[in-house]
Amino acid sequence: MDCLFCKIVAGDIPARKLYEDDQVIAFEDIAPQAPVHFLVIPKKHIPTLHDLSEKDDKALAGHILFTAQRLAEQRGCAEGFRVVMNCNDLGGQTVYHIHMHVLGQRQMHWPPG
Ligand code: IU
Repeated sequence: MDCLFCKIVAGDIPARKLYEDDQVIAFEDIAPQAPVHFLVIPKKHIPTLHDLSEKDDKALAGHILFTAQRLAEQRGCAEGFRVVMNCNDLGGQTVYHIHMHVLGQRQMHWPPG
């Protein structure tokens, strides 16, 4: 499969991993937009948020969120941080394997660009 994040899951492309279990991997974003910027991804290939199944993926979605929460706290972001999931081109998605961005250690602004 020609998916960059599946290649990171398989270990074919190196990544600075922060956490891994049987369902998810978290790794440093290659182009950080904040002093803390990592991604939490499912090992299962799910291209976009539209493809996340309420029936099959509910526990996985929760696990992604709670992994982000725990790692954000471990990275010193308890005071505040941002999570982002971009969906499709209009939403700013560039890698079509769902991922939760976690950004922290700087002041965030609204609206996002
Ligand atoms: P987006 O939400 O699909 O736009 O985010 C993709 C992110 O994946 C983006 O922040 C990239 O810097 C990041 N990334 C990465 O960490 N490692 C890679 O090999 C590639 C993209 I390609």
